[in-house]
Amino acid sequence: MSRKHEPGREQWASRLGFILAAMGSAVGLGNIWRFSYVAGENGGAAFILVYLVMIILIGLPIVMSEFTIGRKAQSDAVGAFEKLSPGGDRLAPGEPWKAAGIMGVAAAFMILSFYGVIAGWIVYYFFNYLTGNLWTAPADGYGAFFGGFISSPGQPLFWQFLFMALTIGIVFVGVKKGIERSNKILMPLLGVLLIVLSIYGLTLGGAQEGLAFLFSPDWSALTNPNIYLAALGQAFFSLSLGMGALITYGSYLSNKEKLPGAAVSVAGLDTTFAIIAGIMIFPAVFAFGIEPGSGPGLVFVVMPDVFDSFALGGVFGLLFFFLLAAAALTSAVSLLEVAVAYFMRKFAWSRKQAALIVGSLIFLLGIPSSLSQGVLSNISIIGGRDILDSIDFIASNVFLPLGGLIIALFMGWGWKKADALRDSDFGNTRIGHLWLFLLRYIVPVAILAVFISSIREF
Ligand code: LEU
Repeated sequence: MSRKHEPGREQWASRLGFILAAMGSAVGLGNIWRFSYVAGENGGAAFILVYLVMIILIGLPIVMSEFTIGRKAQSDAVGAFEKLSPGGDRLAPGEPWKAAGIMGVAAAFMILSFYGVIAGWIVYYFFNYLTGNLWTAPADGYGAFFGGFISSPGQPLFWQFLFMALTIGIVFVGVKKGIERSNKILMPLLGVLLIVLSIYGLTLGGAQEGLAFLFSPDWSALTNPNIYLAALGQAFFSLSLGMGALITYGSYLSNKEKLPGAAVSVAGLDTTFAIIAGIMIFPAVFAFGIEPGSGPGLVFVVMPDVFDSFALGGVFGLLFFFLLAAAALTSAVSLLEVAVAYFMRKFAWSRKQAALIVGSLIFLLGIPSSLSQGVLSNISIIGGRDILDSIDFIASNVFLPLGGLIIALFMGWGWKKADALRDSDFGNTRIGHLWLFLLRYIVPVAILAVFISSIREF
């Protein structure tokens, strides 16, 4: 079968490059910063159980769908649906599917706008470990230091700008030389650092309580409908689903790859990262008597205390925030690439032009999120959430799952069964049929059920 692609469209240099880039997209602040505070707010172990079930039954089938759609279409998140719906193979009846792509690009914009803010905070912490400033606790403690920093109007913007400039720089250089190369360097490094840090985490006090919080569920938490929406949003966020990232990355694949293997490794690694991050963080949360549900500042307040409590802990602090910054960068790059790929095709912009313009726009869009931690903190939009949390909520808990729902329906019902099995590399196998069954029935019903049960949240 021929896989036509737009003239001059870039491609990955290798299969490994693609897998590492997809892993780089999935593993990010979502696994450490977001996972730990969302799990903390939603009761720990029970939430994690729901989360794991969702990764397997909903997340993984959609990862496979996005890879398949991207590679087949050889186009960006919106173009993919335009090309596959009415096009050559007459797969499905056209327009409505495109909504998934448009929502994906919108979600990529929204998410990157606040992702850059949080990543900026990380870079600031990294910098402070580099200078030694945070090696010992500031006079009024790490909590006050963090609060003071994020609520100041100008400083966080500088670090957000710096982070966005790095992200733009990588996308500017291109798929092979920018995205693929940076992932090839950063991802293996990340793996090594994480192992070192988690071993270190297990040697801390508070381990027992922390591990119980993570692994022995309080079943009564399951009666709270909010944890399902929170787990669903977290699963999509962490796997980079519903935002066009995996469609876009899949579209730079040319030759036959084994997509199912790639999907399982990406989802497996992403989940492992989150669990290990939990093992690293929650023992410390309890050891330092911090409230697990204390919100987005969790990592910024807990981990410095940990590092402070050990001789040479500062070195680990430096490593930790470097790890987080690198993970955030490879994820941010995938978000920007979604929008850049779309604008390049849609307006015939060059890569450089698109990266600069779109990246700058996203930076500007992030400013209110940054200010919402300080001067704009009295503004609340959705259910008492500030601007940053509201954008996160709409994008992650609404746009991503809705996009995922459309993708599941598109793949499950819009494609001919035989085509779907062939184009996904499953072939006529049991697991391939199981995949389509999940996409056709389980995924849509589960997503709708979660939405309906949490309707009060909106
Ligand atoms: N999957 C990424 C993460 O876990 C986020 C995504 C929005 C690119 O950080």
